[in-house]
Amino acid sequence: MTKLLLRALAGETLPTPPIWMMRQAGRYLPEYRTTRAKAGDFLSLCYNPELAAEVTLQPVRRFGFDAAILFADILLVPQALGADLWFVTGEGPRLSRIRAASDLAALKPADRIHERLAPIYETIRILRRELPAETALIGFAGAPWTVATYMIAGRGSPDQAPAHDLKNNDRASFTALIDLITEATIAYLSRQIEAGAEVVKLFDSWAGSLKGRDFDDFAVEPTRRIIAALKARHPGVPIIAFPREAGQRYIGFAKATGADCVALDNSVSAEWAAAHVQIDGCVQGNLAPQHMVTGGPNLIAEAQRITRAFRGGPHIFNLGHGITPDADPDNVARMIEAVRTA
Ligand code: 1CP
Repeated sequence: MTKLLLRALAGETLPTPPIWMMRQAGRYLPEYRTTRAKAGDFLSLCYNPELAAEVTLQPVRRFGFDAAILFADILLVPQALGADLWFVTGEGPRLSRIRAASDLAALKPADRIHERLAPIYETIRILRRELPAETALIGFAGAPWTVATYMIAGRGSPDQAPAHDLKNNDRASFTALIDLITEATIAYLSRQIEAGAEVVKLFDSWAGSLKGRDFDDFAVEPTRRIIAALKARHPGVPIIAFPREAGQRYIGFAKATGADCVALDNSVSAEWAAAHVQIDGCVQGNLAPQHMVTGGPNLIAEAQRITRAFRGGPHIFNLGHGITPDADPDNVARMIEAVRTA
C-alpha cells in the first residue's frame, strides 16, 4: 500500500502528511469555470461523468494532491429520493420541503436511488482509470442530519431551525426521515466503493447545532450505523467522518462511530486536537480557508504550525472547510510547499 492517504488512514505516522483540500475542484480554478460553462449548470456537471471526472482531475493535475474527491454534491441523494432540487444563481440550493408524514410518504424507498445516481458511479469508474497511481480516490455523502436540514428547510439555513422544529415537534416523521437517509446513504456509498472509491467521507456540516443527547442520537448514531454497515460489506475501506463544529464532542467521536479518521474544522486548535482527538487515530484538517484568500506569511506560518502540531500521529493535511471561490490558486501551491517543508 503505497498511497500516502491510505497509509495515514491505516494509522501510520508519516514524516510528511498527505494533502488534499475540501472543494478542491471549484470556482477558484479558471479551468473549473470553463468546464462548468461547457456543462451548462452545476447539476448538469454533476450528472455528466466525463466532465465531472475532468473537474475532479483538474486540481490533481495542477497541484499534485495526494487525493481526489469525487465531484458531486450531498444534495443528489435527496433528489434521488424524489425531492425536487435546483440551484438559484448567487443564492444556493433549493429543494421541495419535507414538513409532515405525507411529504415523507411521497419519497422513494432507499433502494430505488441508483437509477438517478448511476452517472455518479460512472464518474468513479472513469477516475479510477485516469488518476495517477499515487492518488487516492475519495467518495462521499452527506451525513443524515445535514442532509435532513436541507430537505426540511428546502434550502441552506444558518441555524437549521426548521429541522430542529420538526425534530422537537414531530419526532416520528423526523426519525423516519433520518432512517430513510441513513439507508440511502449506506446503499449509495456501497455502490461508490464497488465502483472504485478507495475511501469514503461523511460530511456532517451542521453537526455543531446538535447539542447534548441530540448530538448522540442524530450525529453519532446515524454515522455509527452507516459505518457499521459499510465495514460489514467492505471491511478494508477507510471512512472519514466530519462532524463540523462538534467542539468538545470531537473527543471520542472516532471510537463512538468506528470512523478511521475525524476531520476537524478550524474552530479547534491543532494543539488541543492533537492531545484530545488524535490520540484515538488519524485526524484531518484544520487550516482556516481564509488563508487561501489572504496568503502571505500567515498562510505559511499557520500551515507549518498545524503540520508540526500533528506530527506525532497520523494526519492528513486539509482545510477546516471548503476553499472559497475568491481564493488565489497560487496560495494553494504555497500552502503545499509550506506543509512539505515544515
Ligand atoms: O459551481 C458552483 O457554483 C457550485 C458550487 C458547488 C460545488 C463546487 C456546490 C453547490 N457543490 C459543489 C461540489 C461539492 N459539494 C463537493 C465536490 C467535491 C469537492 O470538495 O471538491 C462536495 C464534497 C460537496 C459537499 C457539500 N455540498 C456539502 C458538505 C461540505 C460543506 O461545504 O459543508 C454541503 C453542505 C453541500 C451543499 C451545497 N452544494 C452547493 C452549495 C453552495 C452548498 C451549500 C449550501 C448552503 O448551505 O449554503
